[in-house]
Amino acid sequence: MQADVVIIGAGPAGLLLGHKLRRAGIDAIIIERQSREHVLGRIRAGVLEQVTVDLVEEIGLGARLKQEGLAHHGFYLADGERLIHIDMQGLTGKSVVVYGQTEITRDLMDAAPERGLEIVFEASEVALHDIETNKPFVTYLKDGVEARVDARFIAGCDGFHGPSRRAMPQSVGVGYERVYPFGWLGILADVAPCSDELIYANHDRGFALASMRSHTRSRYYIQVPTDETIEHWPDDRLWDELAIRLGPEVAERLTRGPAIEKSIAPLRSFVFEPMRHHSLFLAGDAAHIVPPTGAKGLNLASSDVAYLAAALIQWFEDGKSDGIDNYSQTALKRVWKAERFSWSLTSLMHRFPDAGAFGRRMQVAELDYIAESRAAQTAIAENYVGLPL
Ligand code: FAS
Ligand code: PHB
Repeated sequence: MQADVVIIGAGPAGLLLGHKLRRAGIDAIIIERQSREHVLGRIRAGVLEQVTVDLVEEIGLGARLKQEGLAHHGFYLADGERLIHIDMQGLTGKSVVVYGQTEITRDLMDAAPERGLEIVFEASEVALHDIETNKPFVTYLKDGVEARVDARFIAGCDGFHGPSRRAMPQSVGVGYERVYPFGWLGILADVAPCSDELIYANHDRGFALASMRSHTRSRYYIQVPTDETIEHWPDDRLWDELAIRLGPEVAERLTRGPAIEKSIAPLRSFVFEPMRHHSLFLAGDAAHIVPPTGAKGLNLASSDVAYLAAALIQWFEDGKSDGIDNYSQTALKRVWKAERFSWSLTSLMHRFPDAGAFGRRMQVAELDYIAESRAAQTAIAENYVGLPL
């Protein structure tokens, strides 16, 4: 097969990029390892910056997002004794939208056929070839038959474990990583949320997050040790722990119910530089990972796609290459600022085994400062709503 751009991965990055390119008349095809059902079954992000909302609306697929998305104008930081409100709208004039990543993925997948965006699901042995030439190609197996797509560019949107980043020569790139000594145990339940706005709690026993997907579906997380397994966390134990960590005032409003999804995600900060090598571009988790504390993962995938789509459209329309030549540097500027914010909020809100009593006092003092400083709250708010593109 021939295409202008072959995209590896049908997550948010690959789907958003594919739709942006097709809308500009550029011939793109997506090669995805998993089945459609598997991709849609992954419960992940829940908070969208305006950058992501704008991108979905630009490709004309924002109808359900507009109808079902919940606008959130603030959120809370809790330390067991009090709730500190971060008034994003009042401090920055901006808000975020709560709408599950799964829903975005569904909207983008459903619209692909009518937009001429081909997605090959359940492709195995995906391999990248000749990425240092102007005629790269991708091979894969589908139903046991080898296939090949020749293209001018390859977009690696295949997440942290995909082949694209690894296709770059060792000598070309460098990875920066921080692995955290804990993970997040997440639960999805069809119960009313305990709060109208998200609550990030730093408790002596560990971090907890109260989030949601709708007025009838809640999403909660607690910090757990890296070697924890969900077998150790029957629903009742998890609800009891959430009630303790979110604090007595919130616990009174906590509605319990059976978990419809329960999973543990490891936490790491990771950035790979550069995000381009000749005909190969990286976007989204293929290039960087953030701890979900700052709700940046999906939103960084969106900003990468905003930059990369504009650069590729410029190249195909005008033959100019300054966009693609500057892509990596431009995208990384925003990536690193989001990495800093995610690392900072993770450091503030989690219990670190080796931080000791002094480290705990530093966290309490910082929360005390934030509670009393409009400047500190504004700094948090403008990072949470998303820095400008
Ligand atoms: P994705 O990982 O979503 O998509 C990559 C796609 O490439 C996948 O569909 C995969 O199947 C495919 N792929 C992989 N290898 C391939 C191969 N060899 N060939 C073809 N295809 C291949 N972010 C938040 O903002 N908030 C959260 O709460 C949050 N929770 C998360 C929980 C978990 C468990 C994980 C892993 C991530 C979470 N994230 C969260 C981050 C997440 O939302 C990502 O930032 C987002 O999915 C990034 O989108 P993509 O870059 O498209 O990567
Ligand atoms: C979620 O609702 O899944 C969610 C919200 C905010 C975060 C992380 C996850 O920071």
